Amino acid sequence: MAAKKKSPKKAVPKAKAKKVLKATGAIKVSAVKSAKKAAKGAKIKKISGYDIPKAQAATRVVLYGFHRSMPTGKVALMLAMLGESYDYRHIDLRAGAHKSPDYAKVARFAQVPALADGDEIVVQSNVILQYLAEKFGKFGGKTPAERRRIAEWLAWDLDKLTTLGQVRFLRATQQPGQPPIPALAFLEARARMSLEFLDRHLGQSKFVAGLHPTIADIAIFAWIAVAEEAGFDPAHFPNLRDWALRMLKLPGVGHPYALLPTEDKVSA
Ligand SMILES: N[C@@H](CCC(=O)N[C@@H](CS)C(=O)NCC(=O)O)C(=O)O
Repeated sequence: MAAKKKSPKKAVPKAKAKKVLKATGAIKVSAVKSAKKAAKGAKIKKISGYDIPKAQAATRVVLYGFHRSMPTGKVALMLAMLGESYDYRHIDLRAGAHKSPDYAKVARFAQVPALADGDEIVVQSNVILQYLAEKFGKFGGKTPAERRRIAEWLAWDLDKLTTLGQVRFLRATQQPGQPPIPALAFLEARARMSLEFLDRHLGQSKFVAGLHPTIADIAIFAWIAVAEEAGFDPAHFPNLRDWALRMLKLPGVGHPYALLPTEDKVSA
């Protein structure tokens, strides 16, 4: 069961909440500052091909991703919260780069994100979060029971909240004048129910899996940050809104758009 908050919740002043929770506007705006800090010192450099140069392979963490991809955003957020520098490879999904034979050597499911850490290559965003949590000993829970609770939420995220991402994708790719595809209404209803469920849960629990931020919060935050693009107004989910504000106060937290470059990046 999620831990209850001890002190009564402080109301977020309406004007501030409105400002911050125009999500793709405001969560983003208030997050850009911390994201810039996290990216400070990083040099931008173009690299061709997706293979990892030998000299780098042993020492560098490389994130392969796409700037509109929230699964990629989860991993970038985790790395920023850990304060870890990493190289970034832009996989241009719109140009079909994820289907290239070069990228197939990196990503077994031909999707973003993928994370290379020396010889280790990990795919599936939530598995990457678990990998990083284990490696750095942060945000992954301390006891087996905590880790199980977090894993439950990660599975819930993939099962339920990912529908928000699917709605966002369908809306973004729908041609003007064309009727919405029939699955959209189903996915919208499922995404709305998930947001309502999460909102109720966060009325009882300071963070998703208890009193402290974990990779469950990180996975979920990336979707909530783009909820408006899927047609959901965060103002309708006040507990979710307050939680997002708590998240934004944590070191390194930024909107995924502010964390993800649109081209290759080599850390300093
Ligand atoms: N369950 C995967 C989903 C990854 C995913 O859907 N990636 C999308 C971009 S957001 C992708 O690579 N799409 C291309 C494709 O599936 O062909 C994860 O969480 O990593």
